Amino acid sequence: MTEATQGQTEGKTFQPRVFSGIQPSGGLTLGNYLGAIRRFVDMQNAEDLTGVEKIYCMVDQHAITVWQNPEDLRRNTRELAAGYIAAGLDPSKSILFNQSQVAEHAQLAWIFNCVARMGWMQRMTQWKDKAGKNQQNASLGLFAYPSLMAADILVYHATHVPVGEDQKQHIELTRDIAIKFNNDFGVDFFPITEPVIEGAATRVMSLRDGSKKMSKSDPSDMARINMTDDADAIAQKIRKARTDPDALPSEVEGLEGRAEARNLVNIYAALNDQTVAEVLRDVGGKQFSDFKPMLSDLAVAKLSPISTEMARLMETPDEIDAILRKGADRARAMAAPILQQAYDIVGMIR
Ligand code: AQP
Repeated sequence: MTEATQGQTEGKTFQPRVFSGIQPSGGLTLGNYLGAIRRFVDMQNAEDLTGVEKIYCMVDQHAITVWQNPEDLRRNTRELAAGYIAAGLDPSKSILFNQSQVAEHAQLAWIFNCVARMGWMQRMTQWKDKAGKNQQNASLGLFAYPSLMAADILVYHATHVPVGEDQKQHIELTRDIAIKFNNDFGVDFFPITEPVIEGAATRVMSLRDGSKKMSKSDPSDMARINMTDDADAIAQKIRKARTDPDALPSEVEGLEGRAEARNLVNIYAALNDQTVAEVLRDVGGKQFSDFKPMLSDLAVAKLSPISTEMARLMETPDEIDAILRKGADRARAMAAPILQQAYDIVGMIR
């Protein structure tokens, strides 16, 4: 993190702090893993971020902006926590908790609901995609989702947010909310947050349609690889993944206009810690009938230790809950004074 990117406003430089979250709105996908969790782990372990707090949340209040069966929500929250830990997040190094345990998120979100404008929310791609043609019937929470997300980040004065490409627009809105709050009240209080969008798979696409992102809530299970899929399921989904009839190119430019081919190569590159160009140097000229088994083997080798560890952790849900409660206590200790200062700035008596 350079000095220039430490969340600074015009007059103030903020201490770097990392925040991100994932919704327990279903099982974790390969998209969540490559686009988000791997980055969380990288940032946790980065030497130049030693001493920087890393706060990783299970955003259950975001999840309920669309209907969640209560039992599924509980299970998915624990499974997400297990996924974080199995992928390499260490509760002694990163703060792990579920959002609803720290009421300050929702409290700051109310202030932001009064700062943000309706027009800003209406422009959000996620709102348009998820509400679809039936906006009148979507929840008010779904509409206000980006305002709560801004509060998740800014209640910690977080400066850096590792996310997949799809969340870039929400981070830009977080910046707009911080700027407007600072301007409205004539303060330099909230930092201007930077998205951290890195790696070969910042946007993993559906295995069935290269124009749609891989998503937990896609009605087709064949469209995604779940972190809990076994080797047979992974192999079957990759075998059936949509592709075109041509061989793989040797140069990156050869993937132009070939969304499905690009997606599989991106996934391979990300899983193998290579660039797309390096992968194509090795596999250029191969048919998908040869490349798909290579990808399956790699995916199974990388994912099965994580899914095995997730299953082990899920056998002791009480231990997961204890980790989340402890994380929530640490998170609250950071969020509470920032919320109180925001209340003072707004003019609320306490
Ligand atoms: N396909 C993806 N490729 C790369 N990154 C992705 N992320 C999600 N899908 C992909 C990243 O994962 C983090 C958590 O996302 P989220 O659960 O908060 O919400 P989402 O982006 O809406 O994820 P899903 O899987 O599509 O959930 P549903 O189906 O419930 O909406 C974010 O950093 C996101 O960028």
